[in-house]
Amino acid sequence: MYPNWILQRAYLTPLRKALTFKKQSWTFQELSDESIKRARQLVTLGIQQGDRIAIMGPSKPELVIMMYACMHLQCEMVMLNRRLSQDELAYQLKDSEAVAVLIADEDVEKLPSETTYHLFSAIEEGAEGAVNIVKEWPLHQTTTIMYTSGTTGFPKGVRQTVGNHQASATASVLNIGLQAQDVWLCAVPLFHISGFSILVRSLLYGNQIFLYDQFDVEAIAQNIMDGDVTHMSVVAVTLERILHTLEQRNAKASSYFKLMLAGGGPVPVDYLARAHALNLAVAQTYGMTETSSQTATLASEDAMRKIGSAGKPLFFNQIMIAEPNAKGEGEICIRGPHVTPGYIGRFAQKNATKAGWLHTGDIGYVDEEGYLFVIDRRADLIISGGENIYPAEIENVLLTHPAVKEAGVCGMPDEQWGQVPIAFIVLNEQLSVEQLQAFCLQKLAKYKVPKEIIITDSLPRNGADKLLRRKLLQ
Ligand code: S0N
Ligand code: AMP
Ligand code: MG
Ligand code: MG
Ligand code: MG
Repeated sequence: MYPNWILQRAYLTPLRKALTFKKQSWTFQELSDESIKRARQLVTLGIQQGDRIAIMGPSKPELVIMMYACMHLQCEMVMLNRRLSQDELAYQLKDSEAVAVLIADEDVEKLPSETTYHLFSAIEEGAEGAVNIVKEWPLHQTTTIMYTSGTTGFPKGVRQTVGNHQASATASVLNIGLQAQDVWLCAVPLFHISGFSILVRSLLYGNQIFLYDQFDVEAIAQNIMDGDVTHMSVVAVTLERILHTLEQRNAKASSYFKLMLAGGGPVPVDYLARAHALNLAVAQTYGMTETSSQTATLASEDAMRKIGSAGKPLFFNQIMIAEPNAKGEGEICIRGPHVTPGYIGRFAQKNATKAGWLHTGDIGYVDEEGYLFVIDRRADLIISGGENIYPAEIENVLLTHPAVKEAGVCGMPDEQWGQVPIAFIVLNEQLSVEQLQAFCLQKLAKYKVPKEIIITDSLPRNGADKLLRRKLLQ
C-alpha cells in the first residue's frame, strides 16, 4: 500500500505553495482541506468510493480540487477532452459506463444533450456527507482513464494506475532532478497525461504548479524571462510560439529557468537550435498515454550533440526494438512499471502487452550509444498541435454521408499546427466540400475536420483492395 498522495503531501509540507492560478495561490494544506470538503459533497450526490466518474472542465483550481476529491474517494476518473464533439463524448461516456459526469459550468453546453450531470457550482454549494478518506492506496488502483484513438477509429480507454503514475513521476525526478523551490508551469491540458503528470509530480515532489487555463504566450514568455517558473511541458506548436515571442522581444530565458519538457510528437530540429540560442534548455521526450508520460527523455546537455533523439529510457524503463531491419529500425517496444495494465470498455479484453512488452506501433532505432530515435509513428497517426488524429476516425464519419462512396485521410504538413488532416473522396452524387466539412464538424472535434477535401475518381489501393494512405498525397 502507498500513501494517499494528497494527505501525505499536506502532512509533509503543509505550508508550501502548491498551486498558483492568476494572482491566487493555495498551499498543500489548503488543497487537501478543500478537496476533502469536495469529497464530502460528492458523497451526498451518491458518488461512492471506487466509482467510475467522468470529469471535464478548463484547467482551473476548481478542476484540480475536483480531481483530488475524486482521488480521495478512489474513483476512476475518465478524463474528457474539452475539444471533442458531442458524438465523440457520447461514445466515451457510453464505453466507460461512468456512473456520474462532473462538469464545469462553462463546459455544460459541450455535453451530449441527453447526459445527466453534476455542475461544479452545484457540487461546491452542496451539503457535506460523512466520508472515511482512505489513507493508503494500492498500486493497482486505477486513478485515471484517458481515451486514445486507435487504428480502428474507435478510441480506447487506457487505465493509468497509482503504480503507473508513481513510477513515472519517480523516474522523471531521478532524471531531471529537483529543488524545493522549483515551479512547473502547466499550460497543457489536465485531461491529457502531459498535464495530469504535472499534478502527480507536484504531489510527490512537493513542488508548486503555475497553472494556465489557456495558452497565453505573452504571459508565459514573461514568466520564463522573469524566472517565475523553472520547468514547463510543451508540444512543438507551443514551443514554437514561445521561441517566436522571445525572439520578437529580443529576450532570453532567465537563468532560473531550468527545463522545457517537449513531447507529444517530434520537435523540429531547428526549434532546438533556436531554443539553444535563447538560453532555453529543452529536453525532448518520447511518451504516450499508455505509459503515463515519458518513457525516454534526452538530457538537455545532449540536445545539440544528439539532435533529433528522444534520449535514453528513464531509470525503471526498458526499450526494445522488435524485428529490426538491417539498419536496426523496427517497432519500439516498452517495458516498465509505468506501462498501463490495459483498457476498459470494448477493449477491456485486449492485452496491452505481449510477453510483458508494450508494442507501440512507432518505428525507431537505438544508436550505438543507446539513444532512441523515433523515425515514424504508429499506423498513419496524424498529430495536430499535440492532438492525435487517426485517419480511420475521419474516414468512418465521411463514409456515413450518403453521397460519399470512398474516403481516405492522411496528414499534410501545416505551418501552424505541424500537421493537419486532408481527405480524398469518391462521390456517389454531387456534394460541395463546404457541405461535407459542415457535416464533419457536427460529428468530430474541430481539429479533426479535414482542412482540405479533394474529390477524385479513385483512391490508391493495393491488390487486396486495402487503402494505401501514404500514396494519397502523391
Ligand atoms: C496548441 C494548443 C495550445 C492550441 O490551443 P489554443 O491556442 O488555446 O487554441 P484555442 O484558442 O482553443 O482555439 C483557437 C483555434 O485553434 C483550433 N485548435 C486548437 N488546438 C488545435 C490543435 N491542436 N490542432 C488544430 N487546431 C487547433 C481551435 O479549434 C480554434 O479554431 P477556430 O479558430 O477555427 O475555432 C492546444 O491545442 C494544446 O494545448 N495542445 C497540446 C495538447 C497536448 O498536451 N498534447 C500532448 C498529448 N500527449 C501526451 O499527453 C503524451 C505525451 C506526454 O506525456 C507529454 C507531452 C508533452 C510534454 C510533456 C509530456 C510528458 O511526457 O510529460
Ligand atoms: P498519445 O497517444 O497522445 O499519448 O501520443 C503518443 C504518440 O505520440 C506516440 O505513440 C508517438 O507516435 C508520438 N510521439 C510522442 N513522442 C514523440 C517523439 N518524441 N517523437 C516522435 N513521435 C512521438
Ligand atoms: Mg491521444
Ligand atoms: Mg485560447
Ligand atoms: Mg456538436
